[in-house]
Amino acid sequence: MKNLAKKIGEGLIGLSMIFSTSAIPALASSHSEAPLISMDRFADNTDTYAFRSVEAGREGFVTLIANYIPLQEPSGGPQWFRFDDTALYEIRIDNTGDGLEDITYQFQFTTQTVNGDTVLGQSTVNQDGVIGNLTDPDYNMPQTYTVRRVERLGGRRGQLIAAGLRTPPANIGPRVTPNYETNLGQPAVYNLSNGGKVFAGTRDEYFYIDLGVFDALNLRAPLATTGGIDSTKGYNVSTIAIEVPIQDLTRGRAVPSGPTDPNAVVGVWATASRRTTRVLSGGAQSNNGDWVQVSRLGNPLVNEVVIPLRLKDAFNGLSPVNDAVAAPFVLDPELARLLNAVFGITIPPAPRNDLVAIFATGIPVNAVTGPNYTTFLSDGIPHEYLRLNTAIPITPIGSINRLGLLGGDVAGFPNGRRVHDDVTDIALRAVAGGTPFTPATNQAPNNMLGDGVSANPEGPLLTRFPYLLPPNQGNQPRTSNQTLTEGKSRTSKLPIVDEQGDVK
Ligand SMILES: [Ca+2]
Ligand SMILES: [Ca+2]
Ligand SMILES: [Ca+2]
Repeated sequence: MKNLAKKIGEGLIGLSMIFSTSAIPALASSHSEAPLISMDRFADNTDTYAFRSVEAGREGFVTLIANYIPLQEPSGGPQWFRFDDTALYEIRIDNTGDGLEDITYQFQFTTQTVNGDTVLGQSTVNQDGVIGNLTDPDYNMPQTYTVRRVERLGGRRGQLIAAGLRTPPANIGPRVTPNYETNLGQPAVYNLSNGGKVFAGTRDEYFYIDLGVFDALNLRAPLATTGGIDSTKGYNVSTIAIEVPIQDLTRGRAVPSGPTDPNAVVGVWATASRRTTRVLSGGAQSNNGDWVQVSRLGNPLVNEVVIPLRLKDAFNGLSPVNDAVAAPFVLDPELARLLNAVFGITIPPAPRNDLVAIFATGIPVNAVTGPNYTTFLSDGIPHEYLRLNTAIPITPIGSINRLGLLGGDVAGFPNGRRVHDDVTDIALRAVAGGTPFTPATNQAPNNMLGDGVSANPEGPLLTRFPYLLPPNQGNQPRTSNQTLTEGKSRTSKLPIVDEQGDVK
């Protein structure tokens, strides 16, 4: 598939100008969006976030978060979910606007086994059976990791900035992992020598969305802030989070003087790569050869709702430098036509320059957002990734608006992406033309669309790095078994499923 994309890319080399009048809409996230990666979940990017740190006193830092391994059932033992020792996880930063990464943070994992004679896995009774800290011998399969910083002009191996760091075990239950966050979660946040922090481990899936949207946009509450069902409720995800000083990311390695400083904006995306060759033998495997990118994520849901099925795998292998290959497929975004068909609303006509700006070229200085919002040093070719203006002041946690820019909060999406941002609602409205950039359609219902889920049911984010909540505990009723109890206490609108499995 990579060759196919390459071929298409070569054939379309002159199409970048056409692409500048096309559209890359996005809806939400990226959980198993393409055929190949849906069968390779341990390398599957689910969400990427980039924002100035909102923890008190950390305004001088940027937090980068890459989530992987979707929809983890918390009770999935005795192995649970670890990062894949055979994969290379990366967060990439372009600070020159050419679609090529200038700085890459690389994460590689190694799993040890304390006691191979137990029938259990990640935990067992080597001592008292309680995992009380990260080096407790009852943590039977601890995973350590290295962090490298690679600069494009600084040598292929880059600089080792941390090694031997431990990931916490799964949140197994009150007997094995009591006081999880105090004993295991927070101690797995490590300080880096540049003043930043790093964490890798399982967290609550904060990304809330009613995935019923894939039932032909069958939204339960398309114009309300409640009434949807969070499909990721109770599930976990594997998080890599790193916090670095602003000047570690910008071109020229300086804190930008203000939002219009030409070096203020950085492009951010995350990837996973595998070795080209896997050799299986009875009960063993070896992985060799060059790294090849198998997963990619910048803006949420681009591959999910923009890229045609036959090219979804290829897109996961592409670098943003080659994004012109997507040109012919996004001139008239299918999702916008679907919104028109399903809701009968008027949508802006193609070509959608508004969406190009939001997702592929950056938003220029304009009356709505003020100075140099996410415009970037640019080579004139669209590159799809998050664009973070590192000089836009943070919005304090208590004042954050989940709708980001659309809610009047210019520090949020599409300026980078905070974990707080309700990108499903934002993107639905953007694709429907319900934004100030398309005044003719910036009206109800276009600018009211959403999935009816406006908050994470597990609770608000932490006010400190890594922001995402501790993982849901394994020794709890399965998510699907909670519905009846909750239905009584929440709302009469909760669906009742008949004997055919259909919602009445
Ligand atoms: Ca670059
Ligand atoms: Ca959640
Ligand atoms: Ca929502």
